Amino acid sequence: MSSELSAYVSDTTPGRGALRPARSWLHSDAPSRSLNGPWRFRLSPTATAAEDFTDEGFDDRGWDSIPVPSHWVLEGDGANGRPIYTNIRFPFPIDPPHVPDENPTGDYRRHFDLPAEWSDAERVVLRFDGVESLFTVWVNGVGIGAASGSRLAHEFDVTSAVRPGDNVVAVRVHQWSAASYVEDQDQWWLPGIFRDVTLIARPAGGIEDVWLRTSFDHGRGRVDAEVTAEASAFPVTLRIPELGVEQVWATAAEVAPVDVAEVEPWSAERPRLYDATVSTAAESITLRVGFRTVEIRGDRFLVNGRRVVFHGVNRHETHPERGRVFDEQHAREDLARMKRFNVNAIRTSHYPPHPRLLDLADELGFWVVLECDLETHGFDKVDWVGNPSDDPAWREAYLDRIRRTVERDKNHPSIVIWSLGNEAGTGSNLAAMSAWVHARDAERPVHYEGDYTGEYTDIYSRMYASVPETEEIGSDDARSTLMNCTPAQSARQRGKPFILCEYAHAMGNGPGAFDQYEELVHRHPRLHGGFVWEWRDHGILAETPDGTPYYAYGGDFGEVVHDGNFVMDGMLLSNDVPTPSLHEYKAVAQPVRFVFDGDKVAISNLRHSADTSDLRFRWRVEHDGTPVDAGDLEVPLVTAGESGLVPLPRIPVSPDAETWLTIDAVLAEAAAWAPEGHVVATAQLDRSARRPAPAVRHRTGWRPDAGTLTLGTAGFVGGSLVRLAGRPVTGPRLELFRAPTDNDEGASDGVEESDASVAGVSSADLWRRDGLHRLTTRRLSVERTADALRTLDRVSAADSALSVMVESVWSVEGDELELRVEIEPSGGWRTVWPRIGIRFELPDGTAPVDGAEWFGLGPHESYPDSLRAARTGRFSAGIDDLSVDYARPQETGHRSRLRHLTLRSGDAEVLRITAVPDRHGRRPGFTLSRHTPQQIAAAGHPFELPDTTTSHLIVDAAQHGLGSRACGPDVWPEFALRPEARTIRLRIAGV
Ligand code: IPT
Repeated sequence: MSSELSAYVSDTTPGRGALRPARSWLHSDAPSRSLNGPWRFRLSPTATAAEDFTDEGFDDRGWDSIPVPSHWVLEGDGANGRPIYTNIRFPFPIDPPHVPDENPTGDYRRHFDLPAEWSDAERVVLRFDGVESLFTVWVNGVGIGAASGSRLAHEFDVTSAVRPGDNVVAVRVHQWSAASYVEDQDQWWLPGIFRDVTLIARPAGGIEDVWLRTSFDHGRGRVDAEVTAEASAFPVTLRIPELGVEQVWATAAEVAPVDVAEVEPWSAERPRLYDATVSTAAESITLRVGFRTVEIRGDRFLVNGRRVVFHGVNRHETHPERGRVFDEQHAREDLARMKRFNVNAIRTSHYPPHPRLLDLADELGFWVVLECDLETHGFDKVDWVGNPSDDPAWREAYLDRIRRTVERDKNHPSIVIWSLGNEAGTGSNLAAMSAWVHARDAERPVHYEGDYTGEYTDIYSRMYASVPETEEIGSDDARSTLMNCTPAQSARQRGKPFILCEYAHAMGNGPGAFDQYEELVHRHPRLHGGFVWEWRDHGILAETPDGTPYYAYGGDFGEVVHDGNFVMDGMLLSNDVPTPSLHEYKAVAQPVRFVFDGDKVAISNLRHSADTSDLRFRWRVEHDGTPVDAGDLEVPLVTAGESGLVPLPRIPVSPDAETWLTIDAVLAEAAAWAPEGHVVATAQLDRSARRPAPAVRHRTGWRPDAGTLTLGTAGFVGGSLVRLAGRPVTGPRLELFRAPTDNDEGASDGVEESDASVAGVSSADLWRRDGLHRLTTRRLSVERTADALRTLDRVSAADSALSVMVESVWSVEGDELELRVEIEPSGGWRTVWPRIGIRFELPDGTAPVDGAEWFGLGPHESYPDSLRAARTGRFSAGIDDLSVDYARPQETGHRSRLRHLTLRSGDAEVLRITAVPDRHGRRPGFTLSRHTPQQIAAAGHPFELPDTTTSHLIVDAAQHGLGSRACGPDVWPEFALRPEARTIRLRIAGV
């Protein structure tokens, strides 16, 4: 490679030729033309391919066509290379600022017509909203400039290169460049021109840039305009028709704040926007302004004088077919979904999104932490030696990035915090970015998590802090020091508002403990909530050789270095299906709380500023899940931060069924993001009459007998069940294994809270070591009486002296069959167990068991540390809907606190089971699945699960919690399942 070329590819400065200063992404009536659409495309394996294509006359007819915007690795069925997923690691040698010669390089060409009228334009500007990672532009063979900063906008002045009529633009894009070292976010590497390309005619006398800073104070609003325009462009007029504002400024010197006597504030809850225009004779810009004031007072973060609690998510731009190419309709649906699940904030991890996303956030209502395109995480591996964040050679690139970030999006009321980037170590370049933001935008605070000691940022931020650690941050204990801080630094950090910029890693099944974090926010006002990692899985839609579609993750494209399914850690699956964790999140974050007190309920409004006028309160009473009464609750208006005490309706209590009252707060009218009647918050009250569980009937006269036997509808051979209710059924078999969740596979440190964890070793490894997935049985005895059968089994694994004794007693009790299983572990088990359950196999027989109807907790799966979304009721589901299609198959489907279960085959009832509580009143949970835990554990993707003809019913006396150890704390001790004796008692009625 020529030294000139290598100097270009490894240049640490942000390029040359792009217009500065950067400006807002504005809606203007100046003429523009989208250059999106098909371009000619040629891919070369290195950056050294001939530059012949930049000539106007170059014949590109032999080239392929590629859509712009797109990522070339997602086009052409693999012919253009493949996506690469790495989390922290660089997928190239750590050799900054150099990258390998193997550097896929895409050459793009297209013609465009410049309208004749554009000859009036003062300038013609070519804008790229996103190109990954380094690109050079030519117009009609004339070199225009080069830029890096993949998720940032770059504009070039092409006036002198264009002419009326036909023109040719050529762009060369390199996948790797020096910039790749500062764009090491945890996501797919997806090269190409992936955002819009636009040609813009800048009129003489136009508005270069405008910033309408707004504020709100007790009903009054102010617009403080910054107008960037030539002196000759004036007068400039600001109009906000709805507020009667029409302000004409004759000269730049006259531009002054405009006060508005009466406005409604903007908030994430009531995103009130006013249409505004800023115009000169030549150009008119349309904006939507929201009035709000952001400030930090002491350790409080306030908007419009009120504390904000972030119920936020980290949002990446990712789409299963388009990658980071923006799809406005999809993004809008996603944001509406966030609102429906009580998400009120977005951190744009870890780069500015498509600019339209901020318009949507303004409109639908979110508190936004807008993050710059910056991450250098791969330097972690070399103890941050060579990290660009503290290297003067990179200073300009860092400053360029933050300027482009803030300038592009500064007009949005939704943005309340600027973030410098993510996981880039620390250093003077970050401090310089922060200083620049403070000078440019004095209002909005600066966030950067890596500034642990708080030298240059305004907010104290951490990721994945455990619950005790978060509590310590919230408390005022001056003696305790914070992570990486001296006592003095701790005091400085405690003086600031705190956020968890990432927490509750939502990979696979999990996380647990949302509610524990939430509870802290209400006890310690310094804690302002946080942002779940993360909103959605980044799966890429792919096909197996036989045409089965699936969502690909790291390694599925043959990458040399990759991080597997760590990219599948969202609360939404790749196909937009909410996981149970999102339902859990919704329940935990609900902005209305109910506290029952005798015959009243206290209803608290936990919102930032909105009252409850948009809500209606419905109640219903159910007996064993069957509705018996319902109505509306009269609730007086509750203002934000207040609560009201409301009498409960009369509740008819059943003597022989459970009596539950449910209250739902629902939308009284349709919102932009949900229909009328959408449930915002729910609470339940148990008013059941006490009913003792039937006592165990002890029998005498047991005698050994291992022959065949029939008890009610159950048939046995050698003590083992072979038929039940007219179907082949086997079991119960002790099941201690669950297909490890991603959290079970996690070996992260941060385990000090749980004495059940072994630092550096995952629970799943301990389970496999102990052989929980390969238990064997030795039958010790089979005995019977006239109407009962008793077996005793010793269950243990190869190469292990540990065991579990399992006593199973089948007996006829009236017209029911009872199964009581006593499970007793030997001494010496030292780890947690995933579950204590019994498994039945239900082979196809004449018709498969393919559905369940139950009274218990539902409708979604639930686990001991994720129970808040589960409500007591009657539910039904087909067998496939009882499992979640996690990207990597793992434990799924557990329904807790079962009372009654009916198994179905099509429309027919197959078996009715009642779960009898144990002597502590605990009830088992159940899982109905087409696969055993062992089969699930062996599959890397859903399509690898075998076809089966057998259904499996597992009844668990207990399950281990979920935790979030895939990246964060292990299961909280209270929810960790330790080996212990348990009883499972079922009553079975044949049908
Ligand atoms: C943290 C990253 O900031 C985020 O981008 C993502 O990778 C997340 O982890 C895990 O999915 S960094 C981690 C070292 C705590």
